[in-house]
Amino acid sequence: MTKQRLIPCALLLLAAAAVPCGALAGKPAASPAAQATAKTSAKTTTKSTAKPSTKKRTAAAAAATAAGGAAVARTVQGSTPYGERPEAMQMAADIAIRHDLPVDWVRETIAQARFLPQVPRLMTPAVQGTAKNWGVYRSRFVEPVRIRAGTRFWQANAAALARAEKQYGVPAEIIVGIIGVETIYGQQMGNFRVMDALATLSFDFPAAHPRAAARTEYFRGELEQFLRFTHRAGTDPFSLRGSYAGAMGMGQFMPSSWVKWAVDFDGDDRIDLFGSAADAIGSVANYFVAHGWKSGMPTHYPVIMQAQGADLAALLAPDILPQFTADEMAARGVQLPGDGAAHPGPLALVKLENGAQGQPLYIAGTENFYAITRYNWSSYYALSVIELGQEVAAAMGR
Ligand SMILES: [Ca+2]
Repeated sequence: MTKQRLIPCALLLLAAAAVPCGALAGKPAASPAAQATAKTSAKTTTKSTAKPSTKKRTAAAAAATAAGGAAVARTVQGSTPYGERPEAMQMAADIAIRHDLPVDWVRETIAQARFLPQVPRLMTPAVQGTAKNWGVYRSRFVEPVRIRAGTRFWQANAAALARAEKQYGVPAEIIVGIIGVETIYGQQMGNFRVMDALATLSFDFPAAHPRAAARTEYFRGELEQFLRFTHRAGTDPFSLRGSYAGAMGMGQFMPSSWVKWAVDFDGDDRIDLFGSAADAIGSVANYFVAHGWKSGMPTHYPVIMQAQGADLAALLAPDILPQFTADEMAARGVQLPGDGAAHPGPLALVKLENGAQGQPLYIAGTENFYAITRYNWSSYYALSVIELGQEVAAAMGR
């Protein structure tokens, strides 16, 4: 991730009016999310088989697109401007019609986007075989620099955090945890032009990725939302910067999430997730409510494995989806001491590996733990958010 700050003036034109209405999927992958997701599968390398002429490459691209999309990247990745890519220009026309946008503007904008050679590389799954390690993952996010920045952020935004807690029922420490893990409180919001990142991921997603077709479709949806909302807000799409996945602002919202869940929380009639901490705070809280956050419910409980062993196969089968009552977990050999035993809703047994040698950590995740994983689909991410928030709260004397 880049350490450069983006230019906040780029955002001044983003209007709150650019909001709601049904968009696309949530946000499976922003900053750390994108990495975590990408690392789950084996790495394969892409080898270009042939180097046909430009004309042939373009024809091949069109044919490959018709056949199913992702194969395009293999033959033409980065070598042909998007204005000369038939599938890109066809998509521009489709977007213009679907959202009543000027077709020339959409075409020109996509044509001006630049291929970012590092982006497909960043999306390529890492080598498999390295065991996941909660201790290592946690140490990246729950560390003194981030905790200190978190206390400053909390102090500077105490009123907005308290208001979000009251209005949405999402504890300040969860919001503080999210914004800290995502961007160290706005210090690392990404320095890629979002337009370039989304065009690259839409038209040159690495074909070797095991879910290339689905990811291509996802990023094309995000590109569509991005063009739509920047046009409506009168913002130059090339003025916005973000992660290599196209996530923006302090909470790293993807365009569809911005459209659906971002709110104006400082009352200036504009949504600015880059420059307004209050807008970022309200938007994160609103995102959680939309994804099932239950006010007052803990995120997780400690567990004790019964000495005679537990039916881990059954308990781990639903992964992080809460499906067992506390009694059902106990019947399968996993006890919840204290408050956990009386938890009224469904729970998930969550396993966090600690490398090949270490003992895994088990916890019982509630529906609120699951809600945090809707921000980024990883239990390691969710527990880091929770524990960073706890550490910041402790440093604040709360
Ligand atoms: Ca605002």
